[in-house]
Amino acid sequence: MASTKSRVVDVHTHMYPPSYIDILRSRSEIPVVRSFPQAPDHPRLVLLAAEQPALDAALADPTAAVQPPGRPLTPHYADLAQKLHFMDTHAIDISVLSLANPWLDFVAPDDAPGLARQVNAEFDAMCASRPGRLFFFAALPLTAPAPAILESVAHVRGLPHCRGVILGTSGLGEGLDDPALLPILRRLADADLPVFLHPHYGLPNEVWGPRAAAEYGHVLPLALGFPVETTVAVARMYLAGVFDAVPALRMLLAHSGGTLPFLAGRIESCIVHDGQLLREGRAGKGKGRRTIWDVLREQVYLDAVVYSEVGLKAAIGAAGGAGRLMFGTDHPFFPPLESDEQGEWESVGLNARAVMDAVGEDSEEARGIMGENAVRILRLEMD
Ligand code: 5CU
Repeated sequence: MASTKSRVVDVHTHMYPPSYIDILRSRSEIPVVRSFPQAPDHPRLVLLAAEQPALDAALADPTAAVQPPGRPLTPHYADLAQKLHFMDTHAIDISVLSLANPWLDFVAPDDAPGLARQVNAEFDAMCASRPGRLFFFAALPLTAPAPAILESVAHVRGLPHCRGVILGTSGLGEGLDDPALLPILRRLADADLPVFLHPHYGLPNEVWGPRAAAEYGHVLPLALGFPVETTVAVARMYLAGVFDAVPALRMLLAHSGGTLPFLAGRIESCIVHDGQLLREGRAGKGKGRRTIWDVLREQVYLDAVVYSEVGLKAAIGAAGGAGRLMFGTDHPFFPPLESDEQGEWESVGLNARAVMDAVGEDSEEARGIMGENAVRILRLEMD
């Protein structure tokens, strides 16, 4: 952890409030919480489409000696005291909480506005109970009609601890390049609420091949599916002109922008060499066209959840400097499997180490990435 007196801020840290867990318990399809005889210690949280084969196998024969699907639903997911313990263990001064995936994406349109109001109020109350230590990114009822979503934006804008919203990549159902989403993105930008963009859907299971479900655990969907999903979502927004249409929009991209820092050059080159885009006047040099690099440096922040110096250096380069990077942990995901969960988490140490290795242990940049950037960008001083 940072050997500095500056504040350490975790901008990528999730929770499921107890009322949300109750909804997952009442469900029979993913996302679902269920107990399995093969794993008596904790109920299991089954979230990802890639976990469907394991869920099917466990349900087909509850006595079979199969690996149960999902991950153990430990108190880390829903218990505020546990979140504070985790923060204290890792010398994290401030956490910007967010509902974990898949947010309210699966909720029926009629139920979504009420549930959003309840969940966001619960987050604000949690934050109020620990003054100065907790803020949150709100969840929006994206399955509801647009007026209800706009009403939700107005609601969260008024919550004292809300500092933005967390969005998945599906938008209103057709992705973030959907013109129907523009009024909502404009309202968020006008309300000075950055969008924390987080993946959930990954890539189709077929991509992982026939052996993945039984042999490769969650590695492929999490290590590759998530970052590629984020990359595609932002590339689509860029190609659709969303960043130009909403110049005040600010986005914080999870996992250091997926693979964008590495692929932005290729995306830009493919644009410049695309005949259709050139004919339509969308690829030419000059003429005021902002490149994807411009957008990354003007409208995008990246978290520092990339687990390696190499990735983090690329992220800093793509974002145009360390001042646009913000530390995160992804708690409660990626707990240590071979040591006590109440102690230090290796996943956190990897991300903190990457910062120190990339920019130098006692540097101004390290203090910025570890916390001071988030304090500045997300206005984390309480009045
Ligand atoms: O382990 C996982 O499935 C996840 C997840 O679902 N969401 C996340 O943010 N990190 C890991």
